[in-house]
Amino acid sequence: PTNKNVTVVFVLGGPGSGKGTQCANIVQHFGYTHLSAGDLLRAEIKSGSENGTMIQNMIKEGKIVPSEVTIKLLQRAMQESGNDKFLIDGFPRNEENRAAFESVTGIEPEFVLFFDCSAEEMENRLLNRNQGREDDNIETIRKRFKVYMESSLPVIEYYNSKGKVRKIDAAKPIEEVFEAVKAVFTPSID
Ligand code: UP5
Ligand code: MG
Repeated sequence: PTNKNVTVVFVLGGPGSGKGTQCANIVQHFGYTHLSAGDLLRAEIKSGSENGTMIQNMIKEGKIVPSEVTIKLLQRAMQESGNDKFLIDGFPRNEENRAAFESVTGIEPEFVLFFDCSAEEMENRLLNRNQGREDDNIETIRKRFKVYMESSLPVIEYYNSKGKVRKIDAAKPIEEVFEAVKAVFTPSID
Protein backbone atom coordinates (compact mmCIF):
# COMPACT_ATOMS: atom_id res chain seq x y z
CA PRO A 1 0.00 0.00 0.00
CA THR A 2 1.09 3.59 -0.54
CA ASN A 3 1.71 5.74 2.52
CA LYS A 4 -1.58 7.54 2.07
CA ASN A 5 -3.45 4.30 2.69
CA VAL A 6 -1.53 3.45 5.82
CA THR A 7 -3.03 4.02 9.26
CA VAL A 8 -0.60 4.76 12.06
CA VAL A 9 -1.36 5.22 15.74
CA PHE A 10 1.51 6.40 17.93
CA VAL A 11 1.44 4.78 21.37
CA LEU A 12 3.26 7.01 23.84
CA GLY A 13 3.76 7.26 27.58
CA GLY A 14 6.57 6.99 30.08
CA PRO A 15 8.84 4.00 30.67
CA GLY A 16 6.71 1.26 32.21
CA SER A 17 3.38 2.99 31.55
CA GLY A 18 2.11 -0.20 29.83
CA LYS A 19 2.56 0.55 26.13
CA GLY A 20 3.71 -2.94 25.18
CA THR A 21 1.14 -4.69 27.38
CA GLN A 22 -1.79 -2.77 25.92
CA CYS A 23 -0.53 -2.98 22.33
CA ALA A 24 -0.65 -6.78 22.60
CA ASN A 25 -4.34 -6.48 23.57
CA ILE A 26 -5.11 -4.01 20.76
CA VAL A 27 -3.53 -6.32 18.18
CA GLN A 28 -5.84 -9.18 19.22
CA HIS A 29 -9.01 -7.09 18.99
CA PHE A 30 -8.43 -4.57 16.23
CA GLY A 31 -6.10 -6.11 13.63
CA TYR A 32 -3.16 -3.76 13.95
CA THR A 33 0.48 -4.74 13.64
CA HIS A 34 2.45 -3.77 16.74
CA LEU A 35 5.83 -2.16 16.13
CA SER A 36 7.76 -1.37 19.30
CA ALA A 37 10.66 0.91 18.40
CA GLY A 38 12.51 -0.31 21.49
CA ASP A 39 11.99 -3.98 20.54
CA LEU A 40 13.24 -3.28 17.00
CA LEU A 41 16.35 -1.57 18.40
CA ARG A 42 16.99 -4.48 20.82
CA ALA A 43 16.62 -6.95 17.92
CA GLU A 44 19.13 -4.89 15.96
CA ILE A 45 21.64 -5.25 18.82
CA LYS A 46 21.11 -9.03 18.90
CA SER A 47 21.47 -9.36 15.13
CA GLY A 48 25.06 -8.12 15.39
CA SER A 49 24.46 -5.14 13.10
CA GLU A 50 27.16 -2.50 12.69
CA ASN A 51 25.03 -0.07 14.72
CA GLY A 52 24.51 -2.60 17.51
CA THR A 53 27.15 -1.33 19.91
CA MET A 54 26.07 2.29 19.49
CA ILE A 55 22.42 1.35 20.09
CA GLN A 56 23.31 -0.73 23.14
CA ASN A 57 25.28 2.12 24.69
CA MET A 58 22.49 4.60 24.11
CA ILE A 59 19.82 2.33 25.61
CA LYS A 60 22.01 1.73 28.65
CA GLU A 61 22.16 5.51 29.14
CA GLY A 62 18.46 6.02 28.40
CA LYS A 63 19.36 8.21 25.42
CA ILE A 64 17.41 8.52 22.19
CA VAL A 65 18.97 6.70 19.21
CA PRO A 66 19.39 8.86 16.07
CA SER A 67 16.08 8.95 14.22
CA GLU A 68 17.50 7.73 10.90
CA VAL A 69 18.35 4.39 12.54
CA THR A 70 14.94 3.98 14.18
CA ILE A 71 12.96 5.16 11.16
CA LYS A 72 14.75 2.69 8.87
CA LEU A 73 13.84 -0.16 11.22
CA LEU A 74 10.22 0.98 11.42
CA GLN A 75 9.92 1.34 7.63
CA ARG A 76 11.39 -2.11 7.07
CA ALA A 77 9.03 -3.68 9.60
CA MET A 78 6.04 -1.93 8.05
CA GLN A 79 6.94 -3.23 4.59
CA GLU A 80 7.58 -6.76 5.82
CA SER A 81 4.29 -6.94 7.74
CA GLY A 82 2.01 -6.79 4.72
CA ASN A 83 -0.49 -4.95 6.94
CA ASP A 84 -1.72 -1.37 6.54
CA LYS A 85 -2.56 -0.58 10.20
CA PHE A 86 0.22 -0.01 12.69
CA LEU A 87 0.67 0.72 16.36
CA ILE A 88 4.01 2.46 16.65
CA ASP A 89 4.98 2.03 20.30
CA GLY A 90 7.57 4.26 21.99
CA PHE A 91 8.25 6.49 18.99
CA PRO A 92 8.54 9.45 18.32
CA ARG A 93 10.44 10.28 21.52
CA ASN A 94 11.54 13.81 20.68
CA GLU A 95 10.71 16.62 18.32
CA GLU A 96 13.42 15.58 15.87
CA ASN A 97 12.05 11.99 15.73
CA ARG A 98 8.60 13.36 15.00
CA ALA A 99 9.60 15.78 12.26
CA ALA A 100 11.94 13.26 10.59
CA PHE A 101 9.31 10.49 10.53
CA GLU A 102 6.77 12.82 8.98
CA SER A 103 9.11 14.10 6.29
CA VAL A 104 10.72 10.74 5.46
CA THR A 105 7.52 8.67 5.35
CA GLY A 106 4.87 11.31 4.64
CA ILE A 107 2.74 9.66 7.33
CA GLU A 108 0.82 11.57 9.97
CA PRO A 109 -0.68 9.60 12.86
CA GLU A 110 -4.42 9.03 13.00
CA PHE A 111 -4.17 9.79 16.71
CA VAL A 112 -1.81 9.39 19.65
CA LEU A 113 -2.69 6.97 22.43
CA PHE A 114 -1.14 8.43 25.58
CA PHE A 115 -0.70 6.33 28.71
CA ASP A 116 -0.61 8.64 31.68
CA CYS A 117 0.97 7.18 34.82
CA SER A 118 2.85 8.49 37.86
CA ALA A 119 6.62 8.09 37.97
CA GLU A 120 6.31 6.20 41.26
CA GLU A 121 4.04 3.54 39.72
CA MET A 122 6.18 3.27 36.57
CA GLU A 123 9.34 2.84 38.64
CA ASN A 124 7.75 0.03 40.66
CA ARG A 125 6.63 -1.76 37.50
CA LEU A 126 10.05 -1.53 35.85
CA LEU A 127 11.92 -2.70 38.94
CA ASN A 128 9.58 -5.71 39.15
CA ARG A 129 9.56 -6.62 35.44
CA ASN A 130 12.46 -9.11 35.62
CA GLN A 131 12.83 -9.69 31.90
CA GLY A 132 16.54 -9.03 31.89
CA ARG A 133 16.37 -5.67 30.17
CA GLU A 134 19.68 -3.88 30.58
CA ASP A 135 17.87 -0.58 31.19
CA ASP A 136 15.69 -1.85 34.06
CA ASN A 137 18.02 -0.76 36.85
CA ILE A 138 17.42 2.24 39.06
CA GLU A 139 20.25 4.34 37.57
CA THR A 140 19.06 3.90 33.97
CA ILE A 141 15.39 4.19 34.95
CA ARG A 142 16.03 7.65 36.43
CA LYS A 143 17.79 8.69 33.19
CA ARG A 144 14.88 7.35 31.10
CA PHE A 145 12.43 9.38 33.19
CA LYS A 146 14.47 12.56 32.73
CA VAL A 147 14.64 12.11 28.95
CA TYR A 148 10.92 11.35 28.90
CA MET A 149 10.06 14.57 30.79
CA GLU A 150 12.43 16.79 28.82
CA SER A 151 12.14 15.39 25.29
CA SER A 152 9.11 13.10 24.93
CA LEU A 153 6.40 15.05 26.79
CA PRO A 154 6.81 17.98 24.38
CA VAL A 155 5.92 15.64 21.48
CA ILE A 156 2.71 14.66 23.30
CA GLU A 157 2.02 18.37 23.90
CA TYR A 158 2.51 19.05 20.19
CA TYR A 159 -0.09 16.44 19.22
CA ASN A 160 -2.38 17.59 22.02
CA SER A 161 -2.41 21.07 20.51
CA LYS A 162 -3.59 19.46 17.27
CA GLY A 163 -6.41 17.63 19.06
CA LYS A 164 -4.85 14.23 18.36
CA VAL A 165 -4.15 12.90 21.85
CA ARG A 166 -6.36 10.24 23.43
CA LYS A 167 -5.27 10.19 27.07
CA ILE A 168 -5.73 7.04 29.15
CA ASP A 169 -5.37 6.69 32.93
CA ALA A 170 -2.69 3.99 32.87
CA ALA A 171 -2.28 3.64 36.63
CA LYS A 172 -5.30 1.32 36.86
CA PRO A 173 -5.19 -2.49 36.60
CA ILE A 174 -4.40 -3.89 33.12
CA GLU A 175 -8.00 -4.94 32.36
CA GLU A 176 -9.42 -1.54 33.32
CA VAL A 177 -6.86 0.26 31.20
CA PHE A 178 -7.83 -1.93 28.26
CA GLU A 179 -11.51 -1.05 28.69
CA ALA A 180 -10.58 2.61 28.23
CA VAL A 181 -8.33 1.73 25.28
CA LYS A 182 -11.12 -0.23 23.59
CA ALA A 183 -13.40 2.79 23.78
CA VAL A 184 -10.82 4.81 21.85
CA PHE A 185 -10.53 2.23 19.06
CA THR A 186 -14.24 1.44 18.77
CA PRO A 187 -15.97 3.69 16.24
CA SER A 188 -18.85 5.59 17.82
CA ILE A 189 -22.15 6.05 16.06
CA ASP A 190 -23.35 9.63 16.17
N1 UP5 B 1 2.28 -3.56 33.71
C1 UP5 B 1 1.81 -3.07 32.53
N2 UP5 B 1 0.61 -2.49 32.70
C2 UP5 B 1 0.31 -2.61 34.02
C3 UP5 B 1 -0.81 -2.19 34.83
N3 UP5 B 1 -1.86 -1.54 34.29
N4 UP5 B 1 -0.78 -2.45 36.15
C4 UP5 B 1 0.28 -3.11 36.71
N5 UP5 B 1 1.36 -3.53 36.00
C5 UP5 B 1 1.37 -3.28 34.67
O1 UP5 B 1 4.88 -2.76 31.19
C6 UP5 B 1 5.94 -2.63 32.12
C7 UP5 B 1 5.72 -3.59 33.28
O2 UP5 B 1 4.54 -3.21 33.98
C8 UP5 B 1 5.49 -5.04 32.84
O3 UP5 B 1 6.05 -5.90 33.78
C9 UP5 B 1 3.96 -5.17 32.82
O4 UP5 B 1 3.53 -6.48 33.06
C10 UP5 B 1 3.57 -4.23 33.94
P1 UP5 B 1 5.13 -2.59 29.62
O5 UP5 B 1 3.85 -2.88 28.93
O6 UP5 B 1 6.33 -3.33 29.21
O7 UP5 B 1 5.39 -1.00 29.59
P2 UP5 B 1 6.08 -0.11 28.46
O8 UP5 B 1 5.40 1.21 28.50
O9 UP5 B 1 6.11 -0.83 27.16
O10 UP5 B 1 7.53 0.01 29.10
P3 UP5 B 1 8.95 0.05 28.39
O11 UP5 B 1 9.96 -0.17 29.47
O12 UP5 B 1 9.01 -0.81 27.21
O13 UP5 B 1 8.96 1.58 27.95
P4 UP5 B 1 10.14 2.44 27.42
O14 UP5 B 1 9.49 3.54 26.69
O15 UP5 B 1 11.05 2.83 28.52
O16 UP5 B 1 11.00 1.41 26.56
P5 UP5 B 1 11.24 1.24 25.00
O17 UP5 B 1 11.49 -0.17 24.75
O18 UP5 B 1 10.20 1.95 24.24
O19 UP5 B 1 12.62 2.05 24.82
C11 UP5 B 1 13.78 1.61 25.51
C12 UP5 B 1 14.96 2.47 25.09
O20 UP5 B 1 15.19 2.34 23.69
C13 UP5 B 1 14.79 3.97 25.30
O21 UP5 B 1 15.08 4.36 26.63
C14 UP5 B 1 15.79 4.53 24.30
O22 UP5 B 1 17.09 4.44 24.80
C15 UP5 B 1 15.64 3.54 23.13
N6 UP5 B 1 14.69 4.02 22.11
C16 UP5 B 1 15.12 4.99 21.22
O23 UP5 B 1 16.25 5.47 21.29
N7 UP5 B 1 14.27 5.42 20.23
C17 UP5 B 1 13.01 4.92 20.11
O24 UP5 B 1 12.29 5.35 19.18
C18 UP5 B 1 12.57 3.94 21.01
C19 UP5 B 1 13.43 3.52 22.02
MG1 MG C 1 7.66 -1.46 25.85
